[in-house]
Amino acid sequence: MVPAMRFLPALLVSIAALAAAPALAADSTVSIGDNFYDPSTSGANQNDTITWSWDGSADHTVTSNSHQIDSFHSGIKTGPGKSFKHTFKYSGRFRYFCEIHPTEMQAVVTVGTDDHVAPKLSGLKASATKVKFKVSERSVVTVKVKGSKKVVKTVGPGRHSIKFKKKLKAGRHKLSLSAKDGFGHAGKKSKRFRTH
Ligand SMILES: [Cu+2]
Repeated sequence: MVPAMRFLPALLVSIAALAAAPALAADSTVSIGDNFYDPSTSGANQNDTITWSWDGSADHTVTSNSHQIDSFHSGIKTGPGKSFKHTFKYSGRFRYFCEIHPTEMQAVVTVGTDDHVAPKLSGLKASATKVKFKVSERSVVTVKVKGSKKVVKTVGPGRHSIKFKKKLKAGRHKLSLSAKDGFGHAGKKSKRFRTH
């Protein structure tokens, strides 16, 4: 066998592996200057990683807004030369800001494409202390019931149980649930029930 031929099978295997790989990751970088993110809007595919690099000399953070289906927090870093990475596992629009310069420094990452489908809530069951339900996709769920403070929680698809902040008194109650996905589409359900 010609020596070069011996490597051919291995070469073919690696070409096949490349061809079978899913769409190449579009990992990208955001530069952090004083006081701005560049770019301030980024696009990514699901499972892409964004790296932020502290290129200025002041203190900055990368802090995701609250009540989104994903969260990321760099903590305070001082450049130049520092970096922070986050891999975006969920599709949606994710806003973030700098805790030191919250009005000047705001940006957004859009992951995947919007399917315009709201999460579906089903199987609501309530007691004096908690509500059980099923949700069709990863969502930020808000639970409101009179007589207790609202509860906001991020959950994955499937069945969940969320506790009220305090036990409800005996009587009639009205509960409302809303589930918001990564693109802000909301599914809502409400239920009247009685506790003894
Ligand atoms: Cu800053």
